[in-house]
Amino acid sequence: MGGNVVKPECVTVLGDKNVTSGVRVILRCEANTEYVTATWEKDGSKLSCVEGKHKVYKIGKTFTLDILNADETDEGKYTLTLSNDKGSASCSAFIRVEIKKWREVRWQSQAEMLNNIKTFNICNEVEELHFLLYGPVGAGKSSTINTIKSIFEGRLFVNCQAAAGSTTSHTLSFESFRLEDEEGSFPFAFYDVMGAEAEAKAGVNTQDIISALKGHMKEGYKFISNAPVSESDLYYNRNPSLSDQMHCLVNIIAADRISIMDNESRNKWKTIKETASSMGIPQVLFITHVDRGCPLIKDNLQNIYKSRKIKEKMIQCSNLTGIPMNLIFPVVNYHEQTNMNTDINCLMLDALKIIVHWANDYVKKRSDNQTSHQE
Ligand SMILES: Nc1nc2c(ncn2[C@@H]2O[C@H](COP(=O)(O)OP(=O)(O)OP(=O)(O)O)[C@@H](O)[C@H]2O)c(=O)[nH]1
Ligand SMILES: [Mg+2]
Repeated sequence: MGGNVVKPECVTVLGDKNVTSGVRVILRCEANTEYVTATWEKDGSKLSCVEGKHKVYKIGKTFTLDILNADETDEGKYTLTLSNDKGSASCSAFIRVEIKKWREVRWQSQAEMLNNIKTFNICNEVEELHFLLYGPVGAGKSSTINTIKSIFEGRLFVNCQAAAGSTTSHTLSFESFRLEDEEGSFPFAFYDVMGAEAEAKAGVNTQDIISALKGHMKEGYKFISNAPVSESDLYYNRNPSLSDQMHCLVNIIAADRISIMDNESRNKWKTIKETASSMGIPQVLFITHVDRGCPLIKDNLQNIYKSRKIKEKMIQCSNLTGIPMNLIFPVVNYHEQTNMNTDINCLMLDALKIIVHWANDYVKKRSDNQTSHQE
């Protein structure tokens, strides 16, 4: 070697790769010298090469990692470090392995899906179906309503205040949002509430959510964190009917907040879930902000059900809340866009068509039960 030893440098670097499972993945880097020791790492630990799976080799100044039959376990950040007496150089790349698509969204059928919901005949027992959105501060409750209204009305809707980066709730009162277009209105009302917070006396009061579920809370009520709505309040409905209560609870959580949810927030969630369950109200979970932190989705939202990261988030949510996977929907809300986006719309419509049916089934079941009790 002698005088040929120079400080290593990467002449070409490793490139990120999005691959489907089963393919062969090759990571290659060209160095300025062949007189180096090469070390491969995966996610910060030395790569443990598996016979028949990994091949690591060097030809002249070119260093290669060859992965055969890539699968989910191969996803991660790969780093090549080249070192010798004069120093070291390294470069990294991320290999993302798409899993087999496991849920279908009709990406090409926006008009049909929207029309099906717009023309959906709700049962006669109520005039409209009520959806209550609940979740932590900044989860995207107001933005979800904005997104749904935008889809129905064909233009971006921003009246329902959505806040950026605040730690206390931007939404302060109990408000409903209805859907209409130039042809008329639709029998669905979405109720926005103050966000939940971890501390016992901060954010929306858990008893207020229970009151809202049961139909005791009237629109316009201004939330007070440390005191739930009282029976003597002007905004308290003492004798709510099926038409006043909620028919579906839509829990909202941001994808990047799931793993950091504290015990106090979980307990609040549990209390609300138990109330909704005891009333038989359908409960679903929307995971928002899925566009953040997953390049596979950022590049193309249609990859959502091919993303391992999203599936993991959904499983994590299911374990956390006890809500089964088929009631969990990752969605993206309008947040930075200035134009309508068909993929955002289709993903939301796919969830909406399901919750509209469930809310309607719930009302039918409740009124059937009432009728049979009266007989
Ligand atoms: N990237 C991204 N941003 C989102 C998404 N949904 C909401 N946001 C942003 O997140 C922030 C909070 O959203 P809001 O809709 O105000 O959340 P909220 O749950 O109503 O919050 P509070 O009313 O304060 O409890 C806003 O800046 C939104 O633009 C999403 O799906 N993706
Ligand atoms: Mg809000």
